[in-house]
Parts: sequence; structure tokens; C-alpha cells
Amino acid sequence: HPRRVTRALLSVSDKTGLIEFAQALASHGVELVSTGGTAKAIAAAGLKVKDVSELTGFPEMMDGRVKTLHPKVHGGLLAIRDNAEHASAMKTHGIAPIDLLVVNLYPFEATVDKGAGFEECIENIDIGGPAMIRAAAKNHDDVAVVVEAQDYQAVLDELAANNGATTLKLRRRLAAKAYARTGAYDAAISNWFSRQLEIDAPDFRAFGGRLIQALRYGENPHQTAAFYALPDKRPGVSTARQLQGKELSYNNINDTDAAYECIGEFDAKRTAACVIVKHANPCGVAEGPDLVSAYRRALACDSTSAFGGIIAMNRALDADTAREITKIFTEVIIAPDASEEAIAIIGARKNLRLLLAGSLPDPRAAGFTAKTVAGGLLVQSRDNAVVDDMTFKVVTRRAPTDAEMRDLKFAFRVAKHVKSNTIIYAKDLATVGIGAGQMSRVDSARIAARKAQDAANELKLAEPLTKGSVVASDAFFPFADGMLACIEAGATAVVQPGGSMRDDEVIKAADEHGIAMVFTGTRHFRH
Ligand code: 93A
Repeated sequence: HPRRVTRALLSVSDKTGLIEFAQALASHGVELVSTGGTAKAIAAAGLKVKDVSELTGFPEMMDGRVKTLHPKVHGGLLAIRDNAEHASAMKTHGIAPIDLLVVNLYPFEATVDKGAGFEECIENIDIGGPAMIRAAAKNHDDVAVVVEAQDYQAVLDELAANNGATTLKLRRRLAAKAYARTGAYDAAISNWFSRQLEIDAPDFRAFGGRLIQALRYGENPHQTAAFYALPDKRPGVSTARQLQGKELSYNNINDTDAAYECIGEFDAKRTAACVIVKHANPCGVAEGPDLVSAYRRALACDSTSAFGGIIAMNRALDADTAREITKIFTEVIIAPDASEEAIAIIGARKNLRLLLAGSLPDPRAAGFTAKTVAGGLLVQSRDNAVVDDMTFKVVTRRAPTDAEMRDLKFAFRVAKHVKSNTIIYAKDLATVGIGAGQMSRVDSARIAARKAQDAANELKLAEPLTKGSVVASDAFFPFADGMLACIEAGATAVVQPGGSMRDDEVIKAADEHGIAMVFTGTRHFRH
């Protein structure tokens, strides 16, 4: 049963070893036929190759979904060579035999593993490849089928030993392997697909949402969840490309969003900046001359909370910063881009997710945010008020110095992205104490100051960095007490929206302590 190989069809996604193999086949006088990308690679190596579209008389179409699904291909694979009827059908329809099929499939499993979204996974389901593999394997009496590069050598050995022919023994072994491959491939698809169905989470497709992926669970393991993209594409976690690491969880997505929305406040042309987020709140934000110093300064604010955090950067991740980040445990990094070297460094940390968003979110962009209430949906326009568009009105006898003013603007930028009530202490364009999500503003002021004291102890500083800092409050001080707590912690200048009934009392208290205070007229509640 030796079968001479006169014509081979090669269609491979994984092009490992392809050229050497094609070269060897050509040296045995085998005619090569290939699909687009494979043909291109073979032709580039200077070998003669026929495009499959020339064989079928149809162009590859529908984004490559239809390229080899044609009787000229399947007839050539399935025809029983010594069957008179088959031979006459081949003759009538101008079908040439294909004696060797070399296919490896669209990388479906790898696409799922890298955490790709629903549609990308669907596009990576190979149809033509398995159809050809199954056809060739069925007809193994006449056709040899190779489904992975590892088997190239075995085929070449036989061609060399048998004057350009394969043995039935090898063809049978290859056929068995071929069905094992298509079986495993379909099993991988079916496993993945059934996971996609386990969405008893609310289905937002009806509202124009596109399912990105069914999530393993929601905020807690007993909750179901799914991630949807909305038609108004904005750069961020829903559009970013995940380069590595396991699938993002519900909380990862929420935190990554908080981090990237915050970093959008920092114009990358003006400064490098870094935000570290934990539980949807920044626990360190800093500007810097470069990313690595911005990261170090952001980390110094609260290195305890930063453990297992989400890091956002406003510039392409570079090697220095990547190296620094890998020193502690981090869940996710998101940046507009990353250098090759940085990608390689992060690559050594298999579980660390790296997301590249292409560009930064525009803090002034319109949009909406929504939250649910029992039986209802609360929708509002996005908080797109930006510090650079506000007038900082001095209300105290003393006006802030230039350095204070610079830090006040920085602190108020950050305050927008921290849950209310928030108090932010900042110094030299870095946060030095963040108080978030308290029911009382006084508590936020004290918690932030205490955390600054903790950081000082850890860094062995003589005094906490809140001494000589500035402070931002997301909403007005209803009484002087909250502001006095900030002054007690060492703040010398204050930014707040103003607008309280007791503004006069608060301004008077500031003046008594020689504090400079500015009103923004804009509030940044965030719940
Ligand atoms: O989209 S497909 O299912 N439709 C087809 O007709 C088809 N024929 C071959 N994918 C198809 N293939 C696959 O294309 C092969 O299994 C292989 O993985 C890939 C090779 O494409 P290229 O030669 O363009 O790189």
C-alpha cells in the first residue's frame, strides 16, 4: 500500500518548521498547494506554491471563513483512487488528487487561555481545517494527514525510504492522531461554550450590550456575572488587549476600570503618572519625571494596601518600571502601551495580567454611569469635570504658594476618583495619605493622617509626610472640625468645593491657623 505523494495541501496556523518541510517536499517533486498565509510564507522562502483559490476558482472570502470548503479540495482528499466511479467523477469535474494534507488549526485553545473575549474565541473556531483533517483521515488508504509539526520528520523519513511514497502503517497512525486532534479541538470548544452559557446574570445584550465574556463569578463566589461592552467604545478595560495572565475576575475588571479612569486625569505629554488601586479606591497616586519614579512614589503612599493591587500608568510601560513592579505581588497592570523589553519582563510572571489599552481615557469625554436600586436603574452623565477647567478661588487671607497650588490641583484630581467621603493629603505631586469611603469627613481626615503616620514609621521618617502637605476634600466641610483635623495632621493649604452654610466659620478657622484655602465650586462625590 505505499502511496506516492504527488500533491500536498498545506494550511497551517502554527508555521513552525513549515519552510524546511515544504523545501523537503519540493525536493521530492511534490506540488505544493496552500491557503493565503501559508502560501505567502512558502513563496517568501523562494519555493513554488499554488494558491488554494487558484485550485478552487474562488477567492478566500468572509474573513477567511471560507477558503478550502470546496469540492476541488474535498474531492481531492476523499476520492478513492482505485474506485472507477470516483476516478471518473474526478475526471468529469477536474478534481486533482491531494495525497498529503498538512493542517494545524486556528489556535482556539491558546485564544481562550489568553483570556480573549467571546467574539475573538468564536472567530478562532476552525471549520475548514477540521473538515479537511477528517476527510483526509477517513481516506487514509490514499492520503496522509499531518496535524502537528512534530510529525513532519516521520513523513520525510518515509518519503526518503520509499522513493517518495508513504506506507499504510504511517498513514493509519497519522489518521488516528488526526481524529484525536479534531476530537480534542471540539471538546475544547464545547467546554468553553458551555461556560459561556452559565450566565444567569442579567442579560444586557437586549440593551445593545455585546457579551465580552461570562465571568466565573461576581463580586462574591455565590454571585453570577458577565462582562458586556457597550457600543460607545472608550479606551479602558473593556477595549484593552490582554497580553498575558489568567482571565480577569469581576473585581479585577472593576478595579482596573477605577485605576484607568483615574490615570486619564494625567496628561501623558505633561507628566508621567501612576495610580495603584485596591478595592476600587486609589491607595497611591503620583506624578514623576518618569514612570518608575511615579510608581515608586505612588507605592510609598501606602505600600501595605498596594500588595495585590491594580496598577495604571499614563505612558507606555518601560523596562525599568516593569522590573520594579515585579518586586511585589500585583494583580493587573494597565497602560496605553508597553515596550518589548517590558513585555518580556512581565512575561516571567505568568499570573500577572498585562492590559494594553492603546490610548488613555479622555477625562472630559461624555458618557454615563449607572447603578441599580431595587427594581430600578439610576443613570447619570459621567463626572467629566476636570481640574484644568476649574477656577480655584482663594477665600482665605493667605493665598497658596505656587508649590501648594500645584499640589492642590493634583490632590483634587485624585479626589474625584476616591469614594466619598474622601480626604487626600498630597505633597510634591504624590499622595501621602488617602482617606476613603467614610460616613464622616472627620474620620476620613483622621484615617488618612494615621495611614501617613504608618507609612512614616515603615519608611523610618522623622515625621509623617502630611506635615507640610496640602489637602483636598471631595465635598465641602459642613463644619470646621474636618478641616481642623487636616490642619492638626500638618496640612498648610486646603482645596474644597465650598458651598456650605457654614463656609464663613470654616474660612475663619483657616485664617486663624494661617491656612491657605481655595474653593473649586465643583463637587466630586463618588459612591
Ligand atoms: O475559517 S476556516 O474555518 N475556513 C476554511 O475554509 C479554512 N481552511 C483552512 N479556516 C480554514 N483553514 C485554516 O486556516 C487552517 O486550519 C489553518 O489553521 C489556517 C491557515 O491559514 P493561512 O494559510 O491563511 O495562515
